[in-house]
Amino acid sequence: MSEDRLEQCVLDLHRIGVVKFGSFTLKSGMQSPVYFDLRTIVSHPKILETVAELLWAARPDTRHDLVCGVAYTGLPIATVMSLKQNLPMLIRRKETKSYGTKKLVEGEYREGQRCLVVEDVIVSGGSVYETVETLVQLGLEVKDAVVFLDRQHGGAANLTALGINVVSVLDMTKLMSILVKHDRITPETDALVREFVATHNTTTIATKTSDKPASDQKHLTFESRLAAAAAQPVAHALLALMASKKTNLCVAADVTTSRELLSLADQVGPHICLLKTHVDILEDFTPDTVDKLKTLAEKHNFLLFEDRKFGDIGSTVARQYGGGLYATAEWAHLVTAHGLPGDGVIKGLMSAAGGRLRGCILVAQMSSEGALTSQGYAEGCIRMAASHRSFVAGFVSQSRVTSDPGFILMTPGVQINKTGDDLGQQASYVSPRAAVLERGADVIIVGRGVTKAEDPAAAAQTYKEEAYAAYTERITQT
Ligand code: S5P
Repeated sequence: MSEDRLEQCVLDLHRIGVVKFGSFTLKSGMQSPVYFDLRTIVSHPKILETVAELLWAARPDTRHDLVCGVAYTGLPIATVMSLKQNLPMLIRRKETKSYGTKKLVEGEYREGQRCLVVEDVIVSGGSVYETVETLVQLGLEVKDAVVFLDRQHGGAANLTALGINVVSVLDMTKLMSILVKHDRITPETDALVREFVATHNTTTIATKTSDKPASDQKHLTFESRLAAAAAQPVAHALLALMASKKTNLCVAADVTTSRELLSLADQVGPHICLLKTHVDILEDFTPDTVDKLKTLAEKHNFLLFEDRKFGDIGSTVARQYGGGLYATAEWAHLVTAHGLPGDGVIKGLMSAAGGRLRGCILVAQMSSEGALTSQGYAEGCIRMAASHRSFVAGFVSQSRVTSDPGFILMTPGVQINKTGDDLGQQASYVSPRAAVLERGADVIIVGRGVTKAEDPAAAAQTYKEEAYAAYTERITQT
């Protein structure tokens, strides 16, 4: 590979805005002073062609029968390689289609064929690994990956440890040297990025086959997650409460009168960590109702969780949360919010929370049939939460959307012996055990399973015992 060609390519990439300086949150939640956004090259065919050629030149000198790009930026690059080298290509989807063939990998292949994986940037190497893992499961041999930029956060070492040989065209140090040499950045910026690279040189990737990292939320006790949740007072209090009261049950008190709500709270109170309300369902809401709820919450030691699902721009949300008939910020320790509007929704809630110890739970995935909460949407919610750790306590989800021990995962759509409703709650509810062990729930949310039971207190006790036993089983799994 000619050095001049690489330098020119870096300068072109800088010119079209691929290299950005500022403050960025990476997919992993890491805050970075530099961001390398290679997606833009699809608008610059000549630069795309050069990037693909540099990658091809860097690849190990072994025969490859196929090439597969890691979605998304790896795809156009792999396409260019495929065309130039007359090498067939595969496409690995980010998620399986729910219609048609449901294939995760598109394109023709035979068992034993060798595939080269192409990626634009590696941080931990997790995305490369996911692609390799899928291809290997199909019977392909995948030993080599080529990467345009290695950010030097330990991704190459992680992949090498998993038997994947990674070659990169460029690393962050080299990228900075070229930009300094051509006066594209100041020595101060260069020093800042070098310092960042030097202090962030290790990452881990979770794999299905290797041991889970010790910090994985799934295997940790609620008590041992307290430090990770230290930035969010309600998450911290909830983890401590769940551990001491031995309950991870949240009852969804979806009843229509204050009398029913208060009676239910008093009955199930001894068994729950959270009482989830929809106060706008009440026909007779008054501030007196919440005063009495607060008394019951103290009597039985549970927290109040208003499931308002805020989803508007920050300034509207601030007024809905802080004021109006329900004045939710006054009394609810936690509220739900949708990630849809962007992080303005969190900022709006934070501004209305004032100095009170409050938090929010982002709805990352919904339990209803046809929900539009795709994998990408859930990932967006996690990123948003990672930049607002002082206010986001966790997520409503249907799967283990994160393994971060500082966030609490709550799963609704839980019932024992029951299948769906006719209004779109998923075709079948899951059991408390499946919610905790298979879907990764820390907290199960149960509505009608308790509220429609003949004896709600007894039902709550059953749900509590089943969910807590599943949690105990989970933390002892290796
Ligand atoms: O995805 C979701 C998110 C929530 S918060 N699906 C849900 O069902 N919920 C809430 O959980 C819903 O608003 C209701 O209060 C509760 C489930 O009630 P159930 O009667 O179906 O158990």
